Order: sequence, then structure tokens, then C-alpha cells
Amino acid sequence: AEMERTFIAIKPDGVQRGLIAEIISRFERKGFKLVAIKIVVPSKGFAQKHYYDLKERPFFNGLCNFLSSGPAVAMVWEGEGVIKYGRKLIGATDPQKSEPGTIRGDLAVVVGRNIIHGSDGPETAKDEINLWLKPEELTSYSNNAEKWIYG
Ligand code: DAT
Ligand code: MG
Repeated sequence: AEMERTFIAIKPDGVQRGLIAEIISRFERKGFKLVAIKIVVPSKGFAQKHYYDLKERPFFNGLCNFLSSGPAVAMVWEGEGVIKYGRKLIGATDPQKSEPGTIRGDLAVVVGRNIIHGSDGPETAKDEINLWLKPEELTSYSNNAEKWIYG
């Protein structure tokens, strides 16, 4: 299998609303493998780095204040197609447009409080994993279910 890794974060609203287990469960049940996880309060400066590409947008400051407003859960998930399919599990950026069955579609209402982040491509996945996690925080292991997930 062509394994890849993506960065997923449960934002402070998802943590405060008690949705950590619900969100992890959706990735885990799918068959993706959790290879790193930690809970952290991002500083404002760290949030600005994470969302650097959006620095010209009018909502940038509010977005960075929000991301740094409390603990977030930072994770790395591994699996075949996990970057693209992870975005599918998450749903559209605006929860009003996310399909039912997706994380944002089922669990969020407005774009400013959409509970979860996921890398949007291989380059951002690499950058975000490096930004949020130290190399020694990443694990590499085989899971006995893999032969049943991938054949
Ligand atoms: P995504 O999180 O789906 O990758 P994005 O990278 O375009 O979306 O934007 C990052 C976050 O910024 C998004 O999760 C919520 C916030 N955001 C995006 N568009 C917004 C808007 N029009 N108003 C307020 N917040 C917005
Ligand atoms: Mg994005």
C-alpha cells in the first residue's frame, strides 16, 4: 500500500464540546492509523505560522485568536490516500455546505467554529507535521488489522 501521512487537529471548540473521541473514532473506524497525538495550547504566534497562507484574509486575526484560545489536539494519521480522504471525512470548510455524514456536516454549524483542521495536500501535510510535532513524537508501527484493511 502507498502509505502517506496527514496532519489533523481538533480545534479548541471541538475539545471544549467533548468531540475528541467522536472525531478520533471516525478516522480510526475507517482504517487509518494514529501515529502521533498530543494536546497543546497553541500560542498566537504559532497559530499565525500555521495559518500563514491566509494572512491577507480579513478573518485571519480572529482565526488565530480562536486557534490559540485553548487546548487543541494535534494528530498525525497514516494510511493509503489519507490526505485526500481525510478531507472528505472532515467535509467542506463551511459547515453549512458540508454534507451530512461528514465531521463538519454532522457536528458544526458555522465556518468560524468548524472544530477540525486537516492538511489540504502532500506539501502542506509535510509542513504542518513538521510545525506541530517533533520527529521523536512520531511513531512507526505495524497494526495487526492492516492485512484485513488492505488485503
Ligand atoms: P479548511 O480548514 O477547510 O482547510 P481554509 O484553509 O480555507 O479551510 O481556512 C482555514 C480556516 O479559516 C477554516 O477552517 C475556517 C476559517 N475560515 C475560512 N474561510 C473563512 C471565512 N470566510 N470566514 C471566517 N473564517 C473562515
Ligand atoms: Mg486549509
